[in-house]
Amino acid sequence: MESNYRTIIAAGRPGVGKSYLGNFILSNNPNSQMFLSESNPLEYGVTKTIQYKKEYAKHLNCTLEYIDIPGSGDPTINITDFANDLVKQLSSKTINAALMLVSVQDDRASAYEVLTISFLKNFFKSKGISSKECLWLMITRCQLNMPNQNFIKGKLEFLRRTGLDISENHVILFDNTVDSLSPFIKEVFTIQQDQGLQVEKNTEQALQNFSKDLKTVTMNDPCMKKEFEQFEVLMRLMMEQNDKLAVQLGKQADAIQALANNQGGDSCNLI
Ligand SMILES: Nc1nc2c(ncn2[C@@H]2O[C@H](COP(=O)(O)OP(=O)(O)OP(=O)(O)O)[C@@H](O)[C@H]2O)c(=O)[nH]1
Ligand SMILES: [Mg+2]
Repeated sequence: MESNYRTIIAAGRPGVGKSYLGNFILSNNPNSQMFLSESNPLEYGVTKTIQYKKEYAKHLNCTLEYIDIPGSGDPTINITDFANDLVKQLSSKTINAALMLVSVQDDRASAYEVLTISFLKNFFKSKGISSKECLWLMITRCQLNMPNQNFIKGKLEFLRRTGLDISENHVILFDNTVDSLSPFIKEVFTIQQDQGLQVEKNTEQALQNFSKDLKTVTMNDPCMKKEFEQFEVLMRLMMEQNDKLAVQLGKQADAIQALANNQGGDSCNLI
């Protein structure tokens, strides 16, 4: 197996296309099922465990390792177990590119996005280079319609405000073609193999910071007002599965519900 390869991780809400993208990147066939991918899953999310595979991707003329993870906000995932699993499975790896996936149809800022941002921000730390050099925004399903500049600007602005600084030239408009990925892959290879992101080994700390971020965003971001209800339901579901998170969040869900009842808020549309 080729030793000159780069490692990519994908994060995002359930169903955004993480596994589908992995299949496309490694095999040029989004339906190859190297990573299990489903359009109408019976369960909430399809990928339930961390999976990674390394392949020579002929269509991209390089060897790549792709890490596929469960969707952020899948309430059936126990976050403490997941955090421990991240360390167990990935702590020896250097991740050269971390993708935050959103679909071109996700024109509203959502609770899922906040969870993905907080995850990428707190469960990884940079090694050798700045995080900004490894972070990418990937917009999926662009073959349906290309996002306009306002959509892209709005997303980047929301990500920045919520704690993830992604540069304008790190936006990939994935439209199911090799051409839409090639410039990104080329740039990933300009990063040294041993530079990028590493899993934060202190899971306790990562979890604490993760829940602290959720509190801050839901309390302070005016754009999240409309999302309070959605957040409240999600958090309750997650807290049922996660004793530790429940303790750390305290009475957060109640506070959010109270806020949602009191504040109408402006529309949260990004565009
Ligand atoms: N045409 C097209 N369909 C996509 C794309 N991304 C995802 N899909 C569709 O969406 C379905 C769900 O995608 P998955 O890759 O399973 O989503 P996921 O992010 O891995 O979801 P979880 O594992 O549940 O977190 C796929 O089966 C495809 O039908 C895309 O870029 N283009
Ligand atoms: Mg998946």
